This record gives sequence, C-alpha cells and structure tokens, in this order.
Amino acid sequence: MSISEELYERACRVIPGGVNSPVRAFQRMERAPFFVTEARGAHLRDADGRELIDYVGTWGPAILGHAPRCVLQAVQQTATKGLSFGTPTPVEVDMAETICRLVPGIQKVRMTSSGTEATMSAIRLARGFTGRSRIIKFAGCYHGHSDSLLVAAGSGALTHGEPDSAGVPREVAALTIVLPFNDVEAVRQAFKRFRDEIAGVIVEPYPGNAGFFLPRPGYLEFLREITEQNGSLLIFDEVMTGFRLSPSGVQGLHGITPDLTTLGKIIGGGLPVGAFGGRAEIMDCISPLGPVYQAGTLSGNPVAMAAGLAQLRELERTDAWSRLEFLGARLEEGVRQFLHDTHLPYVFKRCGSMFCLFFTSEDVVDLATARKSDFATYRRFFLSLLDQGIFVAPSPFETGFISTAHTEADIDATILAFSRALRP
Ligand code: KE4
Repeated sequence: MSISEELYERACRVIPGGVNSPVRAFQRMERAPFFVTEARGAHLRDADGRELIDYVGTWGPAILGHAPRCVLQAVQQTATKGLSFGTPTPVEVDMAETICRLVPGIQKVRMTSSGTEATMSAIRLARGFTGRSRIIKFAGCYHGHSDSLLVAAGSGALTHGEPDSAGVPREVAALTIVLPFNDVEAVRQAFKRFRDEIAGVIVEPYPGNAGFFLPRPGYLEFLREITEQNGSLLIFDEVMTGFRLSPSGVQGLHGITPDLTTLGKIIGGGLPVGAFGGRAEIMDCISPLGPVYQAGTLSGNPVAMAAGLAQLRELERTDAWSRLEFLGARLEEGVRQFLHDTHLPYVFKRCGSMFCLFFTSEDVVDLATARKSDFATYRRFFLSLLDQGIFVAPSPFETGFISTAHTEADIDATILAFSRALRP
C-alpha cells in the first residue's frame, strides 16, 4: 500500500470522503487521490515522493507556480509580526487600493475568506441595494456553496430554481432563476416575466466550472445592457478569472463595467481569501456604513493580504500575462497538431493560461454541450497523464491552469504526454 493510500484510509475515518473539498476525492476517476507533501514552481511532490507537473494550480491561486519566493518572503515577514489582530491593518488598505486601481468596476471592496463568502455577500448586497429578491444565475456556472447559488434549473426553469443540494430549502431555491449560458432569449424571457423583481444577474464571464468555455460575441455586453435597462445589478464572478486573464480580468478584456465583481484565489497567494467590490454607491450599503450586514473574523487577514499583494505586484512587475499567453499558445498549438492527426472528436478551449479539452465533436457553449464530452475517454486521459507524471483536473468539468513557473520543456513534455494518453 502506498503512503497516499494509507493516508486516504486514515482520512476517510475522520473526514467526510477523506477530503476537505469534494473535487479532491477524484470521484469517478477509479483511483484514490494522492496526498501532496510539498510543491515548488510548476511541480508537486506527493507523499510517495512522486513528482508531477501541475495544471490544477490549487484551482487557480498558483499563477506564479507554487511557493514563489516573493510570496514566501511576504508571508514570513508579515507572520513574524503576528497573524491576526481583529483590527484594521495597513496591508488591507494596500490590497484594497491595488484592487480598486486594477479593476475598472471596483471603487470600494470588502475582503472575505473565501469565494463563497464573496458571492454570498454580493447576492445579499444586490438584494439589499435593489430591494428585490430574485436572482439569475446560469447552468454550469459555480459560485461557491451558499444556499441561493446551489440551485439547478427546475422544471419551471424560467420561473424558479430547484435545490442543487440537500439542505437547500425549496423556498430559497425558488428565488433563483437558472438559465442556459449564452442564451440571449432565455434572459429576455426571464426579465419579461420578472422585470422589477430581479435583484441581480451573477455570471462567470468565462465559465470555468463546467470545463472552460467562452461567451458568444456580444453576450456579456447584452447582459450589461439588459440589467441596466431593468435596474438589476450585473455581478461578474471573477474569483477564477480575476487577475488570471488580464490585470483587470474579463471585464478589462471586454471593456464592460459590472455593478459588482467577486474575486478570490490569486489575491490570496494561496492563503484563504475572497473579495467583493463595486460602485461606491452600492458598496456603501454594506455594514457598518449601510444596512446590509456582512462580517468575518479573518476577513482581510494580514498574512493572506501580504501573500496576495506580493503575488499581484510580481504579476505586474513581470507582465506575467504575456508569458502566460505564450505558454498557453504553445500548449494549444501542440495539442491541436497531434489531435488533428488522430481524427479524435475534440474541442479545445483556451484563453491565456486557462484551458480545457472536451472529447466531443459539437462545439461547447454551455453546460448541456459540455456534458456531451465523453466521460470515459476523459477518465482514461486523466489516468494516463497521471501515470506519465502530469496532473490535470480529476474531472472533465474543471479548467486547466498554466503558471509562469511552467517552462517550455514542461509544455513540450505535456504535449507528448497528451499524445501518448490519446493514442488510438
Ligand atoms: P471558494 O469558496 O472555493 O474559495 O470559491 C468558490 C468559487 C466561486 N466562484 C468561482 C468562479 C469559483 O471557481 C469558485 C471555486 N472554484 C472551485 C474550482 N472549480 C474551487 C475548488 C474546490 O471547490 O475545491
């Protein structure tokens, strides 16, 4: 029995499913998860000493690779002065000023300790600011696990959602309308039906939680227009894409200013973090200034702030986004080259350092088309890559992440491993 297998046995006795977040369990991958003991740059080392080239990147935060020197130094320097004070600290102001400088839509920002808290708070704020109760989200977009957002399209999809988890009351789910992503008409119908009842529309502008796919041209601009016309707030959930796809996320790429933006992952440098921000007029409704309550013991934790700031400063100093695009394009070109020769049905989606390989012949534009990707082929692909020392997401409904620590040699080795994994 390997050390990871022993650890997994122990973990399953005291942690539900042996993991502290479900995706780590490698469900339906027909093998137990491995346990990581350390990581540096683009490489993980598991409990049995195996080295892996990592494309999970702890689900987004490791944009500079693991344990970048600048982040480690910031953590050490900050931690020696204390870990948490329950008072405001200078580094929280530095972080807030940096986010407001970089993200066009954010004039004021509140830190949290997770993306879930950020989106949950943004929804409450949208409801408090507009005085309305309904929200619209999109199938396949994941915004963390708060009750209002763990909702699936119900039978009456255009009228109300249904719980997507046990424990979510039907009454709560009924206030969430779940629509297909990229479907303009569905949004028009929902606003036609509930015009002045919709507090907000929350969207992953480039969805990364059902695999990775992109909005059709004009779709995001349409969401901006129809929410403005109906007095609803547009909420861009950029927990994954924020500072990943550009210095100002997707909203910077499209020149769209949402009313609220949620952030996480990269701004914590690998430590627990989330944030929500937007127009001052809206954010000033948040306590202690306004009537919408929101709080957190470790919100703006100084060590997490120092780690995230060090990461953001390094991204800017090195113009990391150019390097990430170069590496992403190299991977895409190599993958397309060999896949073209295999005649396998596939769809490869990429923007910068986020990518996803679907095994389907139909273009992927929403959850329904993403689900047509062949699961068994993905599982074989995942297991073969792992045997070859490459770690990609243990689910076809996730996104691959490249970091600035990946080298051309890593990318070329990965292309070779992909071709071997998919050899007919
Ligand atoms: P957290 O609560 O996990 O920090 O953030 C929730 C969240 C919100 N919004 C978006 C767009 C997200 O991608 C996430 C979390 N992403 C998943 C990755 N698919 C986290 C991995 C996990 O659940 O363990």
